[in-house]
Amino acid sequence: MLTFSESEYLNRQSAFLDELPENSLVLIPTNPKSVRSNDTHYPFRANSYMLYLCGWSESDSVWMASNSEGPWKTSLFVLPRDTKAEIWEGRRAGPEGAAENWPVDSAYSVDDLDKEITPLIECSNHIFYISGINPKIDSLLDDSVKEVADPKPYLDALRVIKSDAEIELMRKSAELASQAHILAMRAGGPGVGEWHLQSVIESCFTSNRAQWAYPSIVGGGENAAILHYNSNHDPVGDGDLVLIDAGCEVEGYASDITRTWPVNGSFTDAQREIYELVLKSQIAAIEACQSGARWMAFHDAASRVIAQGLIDLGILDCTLDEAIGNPLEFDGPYRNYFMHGTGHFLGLDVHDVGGGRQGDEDPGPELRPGMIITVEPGLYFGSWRTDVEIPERYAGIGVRIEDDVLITENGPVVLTSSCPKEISAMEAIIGQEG
Ligand SMILES: [Mn+2]
Repeated sequence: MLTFSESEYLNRQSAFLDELPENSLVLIPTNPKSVRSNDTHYPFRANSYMLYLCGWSESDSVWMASNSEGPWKTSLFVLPRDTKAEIWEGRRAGPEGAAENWPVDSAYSVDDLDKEITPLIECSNHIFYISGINPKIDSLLDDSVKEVADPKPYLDALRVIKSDAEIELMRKSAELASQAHILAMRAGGPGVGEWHLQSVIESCFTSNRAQWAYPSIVGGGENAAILHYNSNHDPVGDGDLVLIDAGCEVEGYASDITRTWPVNGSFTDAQREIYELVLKSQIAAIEACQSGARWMAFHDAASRVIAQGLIDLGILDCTLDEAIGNPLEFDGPYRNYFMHGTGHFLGLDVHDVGGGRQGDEDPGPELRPGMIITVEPGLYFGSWRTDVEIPERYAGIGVRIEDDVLITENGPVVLTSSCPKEISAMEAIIGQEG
């Protein structure tokens, strides 16, 4: 079943193909299944470029477009019908089903891949291909003398601006994840298992026909200061904060929310000081998400609030400029406690395409209407750390607050706004199950 209307996909395909020269061949493979253990596979999730172009979600397939013989013609190469395999692995649409119900001109069995594409490789002047996914095409192109170009920059430029239909779906994804976080807050209490909160969140996803977009992070106490903690196997002690970074995927589209709250329902003074600072910086960063702003503007806004706050709390003993460091690199000592980027693009991939990743040389794109990003500053004071001095008052605290934000002509729209983040709103519902 297609997620969007056929015309939505055809519009995406022509927007992409219109950018390419005459006599081109485009090959977009989706990934094969991958083994989890022995003969058991991970649940399959199709490559996002394949989903974007035609919504095809079976494994081992290839989307192809060629204009070597006139106007663009599109095809899908898919696993053929095979009753015996389908008894074990599930139904396949096969080439017949793909040609009839998916937005392509024709469809073939993947068994015919060699035969169909070899002559096209030979007669095309330009080949656009995402390598490293399909070994058969990799070796065909290795054997040819043709130069191969990467189609991803063309596709990424399209994917980074969401259509109205995509925005609608991402609103649903953000809303479902918001409700899941509220249920987790309600299930809080001293000694609650990280695993239990994980199950509350993920049960909400599953019961709404969604799934997690990335392994849920549920870190209580010191575990909140481990950025990608996801073993989720410790109980959360009375008086500890729990940091939950969990989002779902709805029809392929991700949400990504983080909330941090005390399992016993009330913040200590020290926790409150850090939480209020992160919240203030997050609100300032969201406010900086204006159409036309440079990519770094919201990181700049979050960083300045955090750095000034660390000075005011006596954690840093320097000027604001010294705390920030090089104004282009943001490499000052505030980074000891806020060591990640302030956000990333969100879409079919949880860390979506479009650039702007921390560590990229490219300064990143300007913010434009239709982009969806996360805004997620944090502060981390793991007491076990030996790389930096951890102030005693704040030792063991980790706080991150993350929302999903749509850029519009009229300013930022927070898609995850139904999930509370103000202290009083969270304290009112923590542990209030039912
Ligand atoms: Mn994120």
